[in-house]
Formats: sequence, C-alpha cells, structure tokens
Amino acid sequence: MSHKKIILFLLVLIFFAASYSHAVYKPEYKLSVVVGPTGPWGEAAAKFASIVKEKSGGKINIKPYYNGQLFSGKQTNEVLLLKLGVADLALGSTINWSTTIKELNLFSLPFMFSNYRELDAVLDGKVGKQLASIMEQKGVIALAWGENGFRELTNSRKKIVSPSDLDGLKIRVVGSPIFIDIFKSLGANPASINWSEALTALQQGTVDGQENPINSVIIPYKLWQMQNNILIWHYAIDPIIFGISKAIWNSFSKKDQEIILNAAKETAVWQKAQARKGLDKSTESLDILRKNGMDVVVLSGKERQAFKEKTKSVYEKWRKEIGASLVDEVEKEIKGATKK
Ligand code: X2X
Repeated sequence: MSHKKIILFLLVLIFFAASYSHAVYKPEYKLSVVVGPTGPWGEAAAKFASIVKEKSGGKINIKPYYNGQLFSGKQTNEVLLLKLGVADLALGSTINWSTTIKELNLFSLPFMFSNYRELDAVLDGKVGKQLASIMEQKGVIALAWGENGFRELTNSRKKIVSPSDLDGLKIRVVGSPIFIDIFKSLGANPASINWSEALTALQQGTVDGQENPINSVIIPYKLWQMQNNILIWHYAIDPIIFGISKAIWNSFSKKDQEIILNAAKETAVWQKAQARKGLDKSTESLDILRKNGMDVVVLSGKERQAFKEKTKSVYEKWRKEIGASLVDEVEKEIKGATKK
C-alpha cells in the first residue's frame, strides 16, 4: 500500500471509531430514588425508565436504585452522587438537594405555599427557570418538576391543633438545617434521621412523629401502623426534580436528549397527578387515612396562621440564606396566583 492509501485507510478508521464512540451507551444508567418502588414517586422512576427504553429502541437502559441504595451516608448528599458519577440520574426531592443548592430551601420556607395553584405558578414561571439554571451551574440538568407533595405532620402521642401541642414532641426530620430551625421554633425536639432509618425509629418509639406527604409516603409506607394522628397543615411543599448529570446529558445525541426530556416531562405530569389525587378536588386520600384508624386534623385558615406566626423568625432567617430577591420574586408570583 502506498503512503497515501495508508493515511486514507487510517483516516477512515478514525472516522468510524469516532462515530462509533458517539453511539456507545453505558450498559446501565443508574437512577437514584430515596423511597421504595411503591407509591407515585417510586412508580414514576419505573415509568420514566420504561418510556426511555421503549423510545430509544432498548438502547438507553435506566435502572432505578430504590431506598437510597446509592447513598453511602446521608440522603442530603444526592446531588454529589450525580457529580461524582455514582448516579447518572435522580428523581430527587428539593429537600435532599437543598444542603448543596441553597436556593432549593425556598420550598421549605414555613407556610409559604397554601395550594397547588401557587406552586404551579412559581414552578412554571420565572423562578422555575431560574432554579433550573442554578442547578445546571451545579452540574445537574433539571428535566422536569415532579412532586412529593405538601408535607403533613404525623405522631403517635396526641392530637395537634395549636403550636403549644408540639411542645417537647420528638420529631424525625430530614438532615437539612431549616427543618431543625422550624421544629425548634415550634417548641418540638427535632432529630435528623435518614429516611432509611426513620421507620425503625418510629417503630421503636425513638421518635414520636415525622412529617411527609400523604400519597407519596404516608400511604405507601402505611405509617398508620405506628402513627395515629395526622395534622394537615401544608407547612412545606416538596417538589421532585427529574435530574440528570450534565456530563451524562452531554454524552447523548440531540435525538436521545429529546427522548429523555420528553419521557421526563410525560412522567412528571402523571406523577404530579398521582401525588395530588384525593387531596385536591376530593378528600379520598384523607378517607384512606381515617379508615386505617388515623385521627385527621385539617387546620382552618386561622389556626394555620398561629403556626405561621410562630415560625416567622425562621422564615426571615432563611429568606436571607436563600437570597432575599429570589424569595421576593416567589412572594410576588404567589400573590399573582392568588388573585387569578
Ligand atoms: O426523607 C424524607 O422525608 C423524604 C422521603 O420525604 C425525602 O426524601 C425528602
């Protein structure tokens, strides 16, 4: 072979190698999920994976790792898993990511959101986009917003109607400092415990109570087996982010990115609807709790106001931590949504 031919041959080889490497898929893309496979959150992980698999003709294989299997240590480290490549994707709660991305604490500002309309206005508006761009700077692409739900308080000791009823109650919270502040301001005794250890703590009575959304956590985990009181107080909302590591995202072709993005959006719509079912236009989910022996207290506007006032200093402290201008923007969007 002449030199020219050899060079041409090598160039052709390089060309094929390059285009082949573009099409190399990992045998498995790991998706981190903090909860188990049952309930809207866990089921969304399987649904998302199956849509992506089908639409990519079996090439993109996402595998959910439930119950925080990929965490070695705290659940609040989930974003770091994406950065380190331990996980490629996550269906993550804003709470678990808020220690790394401080702006995400805004959903935990006590008694800020009262209903889904306000939440949708914020997530679908300017703030939702701003948060996505902050996450991208931290190495995560937010594909869609899902929902864990409004977080309600359960306990095994007593009926709670006013802040003083919380006095001295030991409450399991996520290891995110804003929750410690909130429960301390209410006179309770908060303990940071990973979700994976929370059930044992509740069973053994190491803690008296916990707070979590009804459809995504309280019902699938049958918390009535250890908790007989629930307070519907909507004190914090907990969106879920369909997130993918930026490095992994960039490894996909435009066509594959589209498949993944559309699957996330489609699943998020379904997942949100499941998270709100029986809590929004009807009370079916509350009936499930009652049928299983729980005493359900739904706060009136006035009763809720008492809790709001008690936690005001926490709100003001965290307004500064999160960024006052961002919180102002959220307050503005909430006001706009209320007027509509
Ligand atoms: O740990 C919790 O309470 C849970 C499952 O709701 C979150 O991951 C934030």
